[in-house]
Amino acid sequence: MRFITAALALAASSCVCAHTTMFSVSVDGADQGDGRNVYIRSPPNNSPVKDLASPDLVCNVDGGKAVTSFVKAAAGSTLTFEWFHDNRGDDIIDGTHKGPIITYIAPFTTGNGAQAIWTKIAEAGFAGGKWAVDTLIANRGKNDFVLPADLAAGQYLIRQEIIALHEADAAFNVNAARGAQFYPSCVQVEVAGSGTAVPSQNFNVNTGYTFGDPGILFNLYAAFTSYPIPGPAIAALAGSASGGAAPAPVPTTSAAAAAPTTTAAAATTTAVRAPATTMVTSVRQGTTTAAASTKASARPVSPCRAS
Ligand SMILES: [Cu+2]
Repeated sequence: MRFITAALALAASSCVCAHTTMFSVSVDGADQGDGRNVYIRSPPNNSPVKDLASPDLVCNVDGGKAVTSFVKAAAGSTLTFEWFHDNRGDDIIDGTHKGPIITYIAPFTTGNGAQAIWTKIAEAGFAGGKWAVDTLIANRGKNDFVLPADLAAGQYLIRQEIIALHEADAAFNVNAARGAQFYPSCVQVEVAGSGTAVPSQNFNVNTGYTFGDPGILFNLYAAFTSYPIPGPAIAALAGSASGGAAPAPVPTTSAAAAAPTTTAAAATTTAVRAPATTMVTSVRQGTTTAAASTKASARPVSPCRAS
């Protein structure tokens, strides 16, 4: 009896909740080493952010603390962002935390990124019966995306987020014990290349995401065949040669947001970039309707109620 009680107590206390945070980046397969507080603006712990109005939603807690290094990468290279739960190579994130992985880029700022500066460059949601998080776990925490080939040289912030939907059937602003869980992480990247394309979608995460967004208020436990990834469509960059002729209107839901304030506060020199022309949108990927519809299943007892 005594043993059982102790075991239960241990189990409860060791439930640090199956959150996640980022460990490192690889460039074309080359591991750049432990990036925590080096080139990743690491939060103090692996807990989620749920308040869409909080600046922590953008680059997580401490997202406004610039770190000393940059990942060096050529435009067009493949970046691999590696996540883990408590220790590198562990279970990565609890399997209940199903949801999308979305990646944005912005001109470098030493600030917390809570401005209309972001451009979506990659996303994965629900396709072929699998969530992006399922794939992340299968890939031992690694998520790949490609830097735009014609991205102008300079310093950038790249924000990747995992959105865990296991409590997203209720909105956080209605029930603070539930709501979608955001795990954002911002990486400082210095890009080399001769391209002239610049990120100019000017998405503001705080105002562009809303509590009623169908990709943020989403019932994982009802039957569904597709999932609408939050935020704007993936954007071709302004000045991008691959962007095509006719500029389309910016589809961000944050149209009302403030003008793109470039943070002048930065002590660090930001790279000179070509003047932005109108941005061109491209077709959204990753929302492919999967033939296999998930069976509605009973909602599990939340493994992870705390935030
Ligand atoms: Cu969690």
